[in-house]
Amino acid sequence: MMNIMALTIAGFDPSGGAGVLADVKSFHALGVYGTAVVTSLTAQNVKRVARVQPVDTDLIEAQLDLVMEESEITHAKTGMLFSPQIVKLVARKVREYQLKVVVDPVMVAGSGDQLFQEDMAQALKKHLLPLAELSTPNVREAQILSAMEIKSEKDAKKAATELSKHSPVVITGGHLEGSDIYYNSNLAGNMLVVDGKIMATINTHGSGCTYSAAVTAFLAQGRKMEDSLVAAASFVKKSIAHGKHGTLNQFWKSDNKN
Ligand code: PXL
Repeated sequence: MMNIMALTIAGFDPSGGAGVLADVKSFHALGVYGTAVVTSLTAQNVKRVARVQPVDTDLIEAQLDLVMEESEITHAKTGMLFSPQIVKLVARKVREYQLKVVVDPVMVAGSGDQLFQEDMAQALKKHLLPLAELSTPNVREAQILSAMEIKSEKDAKKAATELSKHSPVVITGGHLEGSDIYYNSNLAGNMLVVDGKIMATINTHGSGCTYSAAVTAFLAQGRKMEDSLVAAASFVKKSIAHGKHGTLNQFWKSDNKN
């Protein structure tokens, strides 16, 4: 078994592009053993989400407890949490197990379908973001969390400054000009811009999940945050470039090294 492990706490997308499948594939491609706690089942493909069914909180808790009972997991990421109740439970468990957590504040699927209930965003800000090593909103999620309009990288920098009151944050660039904007009030100069470009492809379903999973895998391997952000951006870019049928391919090279 690979001796570094990571955990994802997220939704299930049976098409394999997003959610826990994307996360575990990314962990594995980067040499990290993946474990997964499912918070919601979805029926979806690249084009649409047909159904969403949250898992009972006591079953989510049991999944987590059983995984943690047998492992030395220190690093986790969260994805689709769907409801304020699930957010509160996950925050309680993150504290209980003292997990270092990357929070991907998933709200909207690539298809445009909504993946969260009213009040989830408030609960994230109140309960989970304060515990996070990093949050990884895309532009739409950053707009909802910050209540600010983001039309340019300049706007994204302002929103990142605002959101960094909760936790260090990277606003991912896939919906702007392509660069990721990282803001951490403890960092010298506060801001790091990881240069990127928009790619002319439709193979992007799951890119947010893959990115936050890759950051988590690199952190679990002991890399520094800024280094992890640069390496994760490169991993996602290559996964998109080798994607097909609307979705990424995290296994673009079987001996994936980053
Ligand atoms: O990409 C966001 C996302 C996260 N988690 C699940 C999803 C999606 C998008 O489709 O289905 C389970």
